[in-house]
Amino acid sequence: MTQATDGFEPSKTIERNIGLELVRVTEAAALNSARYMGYGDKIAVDDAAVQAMRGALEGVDMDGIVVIGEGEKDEAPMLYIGERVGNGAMPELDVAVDPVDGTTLLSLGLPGAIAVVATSERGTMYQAPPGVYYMQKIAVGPAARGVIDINAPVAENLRRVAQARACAVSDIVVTVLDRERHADLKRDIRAAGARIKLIRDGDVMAAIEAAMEDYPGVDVYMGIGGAPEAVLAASALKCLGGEMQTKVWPRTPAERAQLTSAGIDLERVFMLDDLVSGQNVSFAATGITTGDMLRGVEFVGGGARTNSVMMRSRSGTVRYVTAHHRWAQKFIPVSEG
Ligand code: VTB
Repeated sequence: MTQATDGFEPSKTIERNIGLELVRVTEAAALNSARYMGYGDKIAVDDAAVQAMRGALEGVDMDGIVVIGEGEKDEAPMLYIGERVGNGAMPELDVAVDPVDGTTLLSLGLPGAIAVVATSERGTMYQAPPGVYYMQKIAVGPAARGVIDINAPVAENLRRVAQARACAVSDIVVTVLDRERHADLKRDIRAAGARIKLIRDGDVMAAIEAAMEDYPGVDVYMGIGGAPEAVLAASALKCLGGEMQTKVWPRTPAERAQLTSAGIDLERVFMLDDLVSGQNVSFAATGITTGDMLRGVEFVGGGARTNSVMMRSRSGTVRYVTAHHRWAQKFIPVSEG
């Protein structure tokens, strides 16, 4: 018996959701790297995550090219920019990875480290030109879409976000990376009357938390963070219906001169679609150390539990996946390069 539901066509074949496979990829990275939590070794956590993520990606039905990865080929043995990943089957995709966002957090056993992967149609993810490491960012959820302007003063943005959310500026919480470069930003946020959540690392999740309506803890993410993390966060925000704007941010006057002479427009505002223009974007993240939104890997007798979030832009579906892994029946495919 078929049941008629508004807008639902029972005869249509259900579309593949690659995000379900991407969750297995981020789970593998999380499970393998969580073993090294608290050893103070950033290289070890990253290597463990990269090897497992690379191994798990091999089984995904796609012809993927790493667009956001571990670096250039000569400096990264695996998941380097330009590497082909997946088993070569259709579709052709751009792949953005951050095997551990928050290697310092994980190496110290601090909250908030995650494993992240996003995919989008081939050629639709922004690839920062050489020398571009940082971006100034502002991110909000669907309720405040269309009201932010990265070039407007901080107080003006907060006033508009508050208005869009029908609340007072003093109700707003802004997440900011705890860095000296944010001294003025923190001052401006406080002067406007909003409140601040400082984080040590991990601004992909910071942008997601700001954009998630079922995560009411924070409303805005602002500040300067990594350029690769901007593309990963943008992938998630496309699925969530949020908004993000970024600009290339040179660290020093020398870097500014260098970027300008390389023809990079430092005034260009990157909207969400400039960072990820695809129409079928998928995103998955697994908690490694317990953060505000995702619990980390918990090793239990004979196995482990993981918590992940996955989303897809076409349907807007957001899934939380709690997985129970049993070592007796499972292995983590690890790529040796
Ligand atoms: C952020 C954050 C990362 O780097 O993008 C940040 O998401 C960039 O700033 O987790 P810093 O270079 O000052 O750290 C991390 O904190 C680490 O990669």
